Amino acid sequence: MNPLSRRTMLKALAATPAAGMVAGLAAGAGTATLIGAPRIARAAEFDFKYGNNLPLTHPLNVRSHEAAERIRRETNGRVDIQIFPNNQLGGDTDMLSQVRSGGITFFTPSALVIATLVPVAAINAVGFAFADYGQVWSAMDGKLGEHVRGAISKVGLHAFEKMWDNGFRQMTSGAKPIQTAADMDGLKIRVPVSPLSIAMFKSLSAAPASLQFSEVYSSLQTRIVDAQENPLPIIQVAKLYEVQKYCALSNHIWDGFWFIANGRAWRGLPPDLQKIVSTAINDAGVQQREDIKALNQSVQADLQSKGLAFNQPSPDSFRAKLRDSGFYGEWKGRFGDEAWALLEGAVGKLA
Ligand code: X2X
Repeated sequence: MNPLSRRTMLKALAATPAAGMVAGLAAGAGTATLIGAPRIARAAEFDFKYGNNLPLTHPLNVRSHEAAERIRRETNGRVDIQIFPNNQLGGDTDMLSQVRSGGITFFTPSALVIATLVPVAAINAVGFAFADYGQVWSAMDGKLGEHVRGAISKVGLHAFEKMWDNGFRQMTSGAKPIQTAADMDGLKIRVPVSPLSIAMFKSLSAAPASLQFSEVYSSLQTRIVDAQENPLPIIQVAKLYEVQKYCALSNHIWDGFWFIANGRAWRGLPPDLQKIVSTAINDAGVQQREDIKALNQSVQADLQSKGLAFNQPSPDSFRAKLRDSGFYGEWKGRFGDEAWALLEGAVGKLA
């Protein structure tokens, strides 16, 4: 029996007078079928799947693996989270629909990606909004993050309090370096499946193409696109330096991952277990931020040694182009005055 149907059955049994007895039998049957299983002696009471889009070596996977171990230990095996990294369960769009339906319990979409469902979630990705991590974490751990989590809960998903770091996004290209906004003209650049990314790169006169992360390497390799944009740790773990020559340290977007859970599965977890899971996931998120911070110190040198040529464009021409094209005005309207005021409260007036 798969974990989901077993859980559903246990829940149904719990409503009947003989629940305890029959549930005991059901658990016993689980033990018998799993004898000899390598990791755990019996099926956990709550078997959860967590899917993500990043390679195993990314700090997001390292820390979520530790969180899953801690949760197993502190719940005495009652909660078991199995991790499916690297798009094993499909790309971002697939995982987003699976976490909504309950096919998977956890997913870590980037703010850009969950914004296809919860538009205000893209607010942290407004071009050139955040100057540094001080501004980022005080906004996302404060009122702006709270506002976004409220919107996420309205679509039936639970978002854990601590956002995980993706990083400041940088642009890489194959044919020529990107020095000013003029170099964006007609550039075929891959962006995540996200309306804000498309709008922003169109405002810069580029020719953006929305592709799931699972398709980035091959689309660069086969030159369907010439460029892409991602934080340096992603460029490193996904080996994008093998298919790109130049990297412009543009810092054009700060991006993070929301650790989200299917609402029904989350509410089905008793409060004591919810607390253990929340604490472990939020703690792991805070550690993951530190990992990215440490990586940011060393990753550029590593990528340089692998052949990527870096330059540091001034943000001025990019900002001016976004402003003149009406990008900020339009997105202020789309996010609404309340969210925009929270963003400006954290970063100062935008355009
Ligand atoms: O798809 C991307 O570019 C990535 C990995 O940064 C996100 O998840 C948005």
